[in-house]
Amino acid sequence: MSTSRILVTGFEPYGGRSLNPAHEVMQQLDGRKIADCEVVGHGLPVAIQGLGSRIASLLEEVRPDIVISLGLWPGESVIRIERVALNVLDFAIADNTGERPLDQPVRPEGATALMATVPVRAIETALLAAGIPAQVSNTAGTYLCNACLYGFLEAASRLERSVQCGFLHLPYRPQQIAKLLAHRRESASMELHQQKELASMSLDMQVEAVELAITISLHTS
Ligand code: PCA
Repeated sequence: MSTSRILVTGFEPYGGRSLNPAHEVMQQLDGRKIADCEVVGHGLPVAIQGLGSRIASLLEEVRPDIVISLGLWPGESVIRIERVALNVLDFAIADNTGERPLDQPVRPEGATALMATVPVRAIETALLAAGIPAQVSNTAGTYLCNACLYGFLEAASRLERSVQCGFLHLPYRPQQIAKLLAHRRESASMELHQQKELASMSLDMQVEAVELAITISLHTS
């Protein structure tokens, strides 16, 4: 256990946003030691093209025992601990390169769904005990984050060594909501009660949540 390597990936900003908490949390954890294990952080572009090969080369180069991937789930108020990845690409918005697959598989011959191999319920229990709002989630969507979890699980299942893979969806940071509210007021484009995306969580709490998820995963590796 003391020699385990942990890969944390975080998606870059997308959808016209200037920051993605997933990328910031990844950067904060890069190089840290958790229970004597080294954390290696990597950013991922929000692009479906090349995602599979990036995943393959990260598994090859970093040789992690645990992979925790991070993404933003706009409007969410809790840490979503994703249980399942679907073999579906169905993008509501284009990715950062303009690609927008609809009704397509992540892997044409792949299983319909793959289950996260980190202990999702134990992670939820630990986060709640630490006072961090969190919930096991049964959908990671059908955009890049779902494809990322599916890709890691599928690639890891073909390795001889065991690699636990999981995905945490994170809320906005409070400063993003403040900016959004300022913009709403300025542009007078929408009544406040129509705005559903106001939930947020501090970056410190998000970092603590991911650290705890790693600690719990180490206990079961
Ligand atoms: N969230 C998106 C993709 C990148 C991110 O941070 C998603 O939920 O798929």
